[in-house]
Amino acid sequence: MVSDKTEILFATGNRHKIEEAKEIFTKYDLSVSQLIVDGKRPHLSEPQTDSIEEVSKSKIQQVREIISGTALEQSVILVEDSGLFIETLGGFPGPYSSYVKEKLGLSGILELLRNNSHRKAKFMAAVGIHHNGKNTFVVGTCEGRISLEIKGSEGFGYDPIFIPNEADGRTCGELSNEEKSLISHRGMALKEVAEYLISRQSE
Ligand code: ITT
Repeated sequence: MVSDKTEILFATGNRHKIEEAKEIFTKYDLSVSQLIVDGKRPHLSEPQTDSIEEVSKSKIQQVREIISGTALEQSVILVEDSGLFIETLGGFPGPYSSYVKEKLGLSGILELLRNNSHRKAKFMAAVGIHHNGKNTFVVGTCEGRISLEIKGSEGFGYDPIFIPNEADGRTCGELSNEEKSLISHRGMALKEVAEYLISRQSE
């Protein structure tokens, strides 16, 4: 049973992801918070794969094992894996976005695309939910392009170099949280997940 009193536990270490989920789920009267087990956030390993869906599936599996036999065993669990896919680089960094951001930084990505007018890119998020003994996965996409310079201080990660097609030419780093969640890859996937949960409210 999912009701406005059910707490959805989001297994992530990224506070921006939790804020975005709160922004969306509040509109559906659903409540979300970070998954904490024994006072700390469980560490989830990410398998080396080209598929963010595979990473999400692995995260759900790991969380299920971690909470098995604890008071959290019956909880509704949310996981997410996301990345930036740059077309001219064959989808790089994709599932390795976190590592590449850490090693190259935003300026390193701009350098890889220097003098390249083909700047098409997309953000993708694979969101997984475990509810009533069943796993469901939804992928959200946000199409756009890589900017010529770093702009904006909102958001996180690659936001200051990503210009979504659905905005007005500003980078995601220049959009408010609310503006971004209306068009973002994660926003799209989370909305679908929220509607899925609401449709099963009586189960
Ligand atoms: P988890 O604990 O949930 O794994 P994380 O930050 O490590 O949090 P991911 O493994 O899913 O997240 O890596 C996603 C990376 O892709 C993240 O570090 C960002 O650099 C980038 N990214 C994903 N969504 C983004 C968004 O909405 N805006 C900017 N960058 C994003």
